[in-house]
Amino acid sequence: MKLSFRWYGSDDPVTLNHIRQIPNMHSIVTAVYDVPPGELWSRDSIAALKQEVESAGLHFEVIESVPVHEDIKLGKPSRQQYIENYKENIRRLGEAGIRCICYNFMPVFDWTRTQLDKELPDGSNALVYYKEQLEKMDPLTGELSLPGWDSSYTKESLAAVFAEYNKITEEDLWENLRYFLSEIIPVAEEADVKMAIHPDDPPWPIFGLPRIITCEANVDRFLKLVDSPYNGLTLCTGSLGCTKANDMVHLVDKYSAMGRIHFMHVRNVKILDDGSFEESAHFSACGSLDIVAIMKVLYQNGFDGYVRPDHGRMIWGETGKPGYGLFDRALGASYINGIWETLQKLG
Ligand SMILES: [Mn+2]
Repeated sequence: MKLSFRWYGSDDPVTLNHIRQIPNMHSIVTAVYDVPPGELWSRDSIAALKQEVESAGLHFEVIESVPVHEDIKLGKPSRQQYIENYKENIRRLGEAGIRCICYNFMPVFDWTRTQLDKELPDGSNALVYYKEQLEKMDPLTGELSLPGWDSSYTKESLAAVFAEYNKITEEDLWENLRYFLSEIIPVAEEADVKMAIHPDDPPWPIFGLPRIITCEANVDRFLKLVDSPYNGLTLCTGSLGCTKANDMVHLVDKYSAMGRIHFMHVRNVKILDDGSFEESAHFSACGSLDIVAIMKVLYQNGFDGYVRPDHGRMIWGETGKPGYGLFDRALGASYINGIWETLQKLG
């Protein structure tokens, strides 16, 4: 395993110097953030990012994310130019030493939570998804400010993109994903960059928009769309794992044994009785996932890809980007290190 940490660039209150002080830290997971989805990333921006990360003594090998333009997901005729740009970004990132690109194929909304600062019994704050809060949200009324979702959509443009998704079925979304992969995976193979799709978070339809990377049958289908090791997964335990329908130990075991997991997001979630969930500390007993069992199957399958602690709570008075503070993610990293070292030494 190569331990990594997400960093949002020079505006991130968590600095590279903070991150380098976490034991066993290998690489930084970041992106060029000032380019709209679908556009080219300049070689200069990529080189500057690489230089900044490497001068802090860390590796620059993972990008999260190169966003996929909505026209690609919608299968519009205009998609081809965005796909050509995507291919060129893969080539440029490969030349700069990037070996893994995380992306997702969720329509309109990325990860969805209903509250970002829920106070847990221990006084920490966490991101939560409460079904009753979600039912009161309507993205089309304009009242919605979806926590954590910073988008350039106006009310009108959001209504327009919803109308476009109304015209496509889940099968259309699958076909649009298949087409995208058939175009980019040969480029990824040539550039030696492993593509790693992030599952839908949460793994069910939101606001009537389809979601397809949600469960074992669909991940199986996804991997077969283009059956190449370069068409792989970011296995996010907290995303697929926020429903009991997904057995995370089984899924991590199965897909790591197949060599199709390139990037692990390790995070714990507490599933509530009504299907809502709260993000929790990484420690297994704090949530519904057995993190030791997950790390153990990775170890047994000889996993040598990237692992990062995913969202953390806000603890010790820290303020900052929800889910992406320093302290709880550093605790998560140390917990992962402890499990891994134990597995190595005790086999
Ligand atoms: Mn994740």
